Amino acid sequence: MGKVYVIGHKHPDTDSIVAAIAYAHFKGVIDQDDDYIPARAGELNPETKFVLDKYNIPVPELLEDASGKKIILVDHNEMGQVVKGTSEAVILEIVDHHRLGDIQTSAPILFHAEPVGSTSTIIADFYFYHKVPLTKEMASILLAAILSDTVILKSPTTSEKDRVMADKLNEIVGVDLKEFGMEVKSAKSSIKGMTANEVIMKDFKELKKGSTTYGIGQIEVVHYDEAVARCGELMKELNNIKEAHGYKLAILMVTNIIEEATRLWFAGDAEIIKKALGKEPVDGEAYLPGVMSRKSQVVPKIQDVL
Ligand SMILES: [Mn+2]
Repeated sequence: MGKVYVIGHKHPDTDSIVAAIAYAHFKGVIDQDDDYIPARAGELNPETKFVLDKYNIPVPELLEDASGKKIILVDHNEMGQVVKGTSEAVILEIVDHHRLGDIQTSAPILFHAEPVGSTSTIIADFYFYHKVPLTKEMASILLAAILSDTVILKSPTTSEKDRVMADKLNEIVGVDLKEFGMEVKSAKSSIKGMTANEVIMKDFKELKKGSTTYGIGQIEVVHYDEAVARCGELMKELNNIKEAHGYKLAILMVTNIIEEATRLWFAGDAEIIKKALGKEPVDGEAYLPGVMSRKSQVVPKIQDVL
């Protein structure tokens, strides 16, 4: 009886962790000769913690070094994302929903990739197809992972199969999908206990045009209340960041994933914001309905104006 670790990518998200747990269990049922152990390649984020806690599912063990071990990769297939030691490990299988990466193996392997919104979608399908029983807890975490990775079935990566699997899982779970999705997403989006600087820097990109630099942070929320309550403090910190780094602009995008809109707060030249985004800012804020993506909907427009 050999040990096989099922592991997701570094900086694990909910899909990566749940896929490891659910696939390890599935493999254990299908193949009783080996011992399939769910593992993780890093610390859990607050969303994943919330999901596992809620259903009393044990946190997968931390695998710090995979060298010499038998492993199955879920939710990734690029060397940049693997746990340390993977190049000295024996990769038995890969189950993923990302582009084809750069992993090489010395022996043939089972590689299952589909262009769907989450790895958990693929694994849920395995359970149904092979008629492996799903407990309510397992169905719940799979559903949570699908809703998390697809931003409640709204991200552009969402496929028909994600919807079908979410509905099938929900026959077992029995929740309002949108409400459950918001509950899951809000666990991660909470800014409680974070300093203004931590909120802005949580997901911050520094950008450049010629010699001009600027920075944009983004947080995803399911309602604006928490951020709005701290608006003054966040604006002040944007100004500090702008001064400290010599930025032309320091921006925080507060993106509401339910409303599909962004309240963009900034320190710097309001004219640039106005020209770029076609909105007259009021008190350091531009309200942008339909804007969710920093990369495709905000950065190119600012680059053009600078
Ligand atoms: Mn994923």
